Amino acid sequence: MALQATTTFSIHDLVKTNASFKDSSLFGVSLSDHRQVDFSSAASTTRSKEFRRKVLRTQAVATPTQAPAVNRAAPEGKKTLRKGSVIITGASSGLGLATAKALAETGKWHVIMACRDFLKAERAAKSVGMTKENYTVMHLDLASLDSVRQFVNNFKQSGRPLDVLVCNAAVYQPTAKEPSFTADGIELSVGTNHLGHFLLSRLLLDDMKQSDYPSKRLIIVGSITGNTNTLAGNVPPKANLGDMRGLAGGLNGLNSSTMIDGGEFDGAKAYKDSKICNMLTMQEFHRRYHEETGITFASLYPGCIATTGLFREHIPLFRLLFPPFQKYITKGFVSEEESGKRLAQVVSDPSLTKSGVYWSWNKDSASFENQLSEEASDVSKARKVWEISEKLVGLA
Ligand code: NDP
Ligand code: PMR
Repeated sequence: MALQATTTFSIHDLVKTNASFKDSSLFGVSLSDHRQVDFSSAASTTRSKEFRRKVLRTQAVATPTQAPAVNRAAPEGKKTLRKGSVIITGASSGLGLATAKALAETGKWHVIMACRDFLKAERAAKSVGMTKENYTVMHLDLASLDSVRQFVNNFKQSGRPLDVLVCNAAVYQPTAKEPSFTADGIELSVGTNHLGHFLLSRLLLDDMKQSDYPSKRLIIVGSITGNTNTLAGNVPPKANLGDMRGLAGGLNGLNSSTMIDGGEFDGAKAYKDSKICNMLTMQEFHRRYHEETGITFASLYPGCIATTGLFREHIPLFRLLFPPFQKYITKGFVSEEESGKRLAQVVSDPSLTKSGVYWSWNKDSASFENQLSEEASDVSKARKVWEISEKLVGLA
């Protein structure tokens, strides 16, 4: 019944409603431990070490769970009994929250929910039944490079190990007529989704290197819409980094364009471009650091989670029709719960340790290594994104 009811609207109907915002037609085709760690005094290295020892000892006793399978990164015979420690950015809703829940309820993970709205994150964790020994909320605003640095300092002072980092948070501004900017004056979508995460991962890489966990992973959430080798990736505006003159100019809208390719601002394109940067960054990390560190670098397309807050700035009609469109027409829809299980697999499944992979799932929800588009797998573009980004975030 539901299927019949929802399939009665046509693509034409979906697109007709398009007039009310920008060129973007409705569906884009131009049819025309919950405990707060005490950071009040500068924690000395000795204190951190002590804290770490205590935590590890307590957790090893409290959770005599089986350690995940040992992969090539772990010296033979070395198994840890402690919980894994995973940071998830943007864990206050959608995919991030569902992943946090899926990992927390195994009892094998402590989730650090790195969120810009502390209270929202706390409420979200409670609303999905996460118990306080399985998570900690820490403040992180990816739209501020200072906040990223502060978060990293706070995390380091907490003395927790870092086994897995999930770069998940994102903003999407499909209806914006004008660009908005991060605290550092960088166009918001690329600034948050790519540059904030780029700095975060670079600053936390050493912590991951030091982890003794059997499988260490850095995961950056990508998307089908940044991949022009798919139907979804061909819905205009298409992702395209061009020669990156805008990125090189700092995306500030003053002496440079706010778009990576130097073009006119387009919020939907800026998001898709940021996703290409995410996928290129994962591969560049892999090339630069996998051999040396044994860390698994991965990206993924979790499926179309059409109900999340990502579409909060879209027009109401889009938000109403997008889920049934994805469910019954493209059949690309996945629930938040299912997407959370998928990302949780990339975090912890012993069979998903291959590095440099962009994971996707088929209709039976089985994972497979997917093919990235030409641009999203371009080695020289990846290097260029890396080098320009280093300058923009103050690492070079
Ligand atoms: P949501 O909007 O539900 O989640 C995004 C999260 O990012 C929120 O928790 C949000 O925080 C957080 N966030 C936004 N800006 C910042 C910031 N400046 N600092 C810290 N956190 C921030 O969307 P989804 O769950 O759908 O998106 C999660 C990921 O999945 C994104 O990377 C997206 O690109 C990707 N994705 C989503 C798809 C989908 O169909 N939904 C498909 C493919 C990929 P707050 O709660 O405070 O707003
Ligand atoms: Mg798309 C196979 C078909 C497919 C899939 C899997 C997606 C996923 N989309 C598909 C097809 C189409 N979409 C078609 C044919 C259209 C034109 C009618 C269409 C339109 C469309 C719009 C306007 N789709 C969208 C939008 C958005 O605003 C979403 C977006 O691009 O956000 C950046 C979106 C998405 N479609 C998807 C997925 C996963 C999205 C969400 C976003 C993301 O990449 O994070």
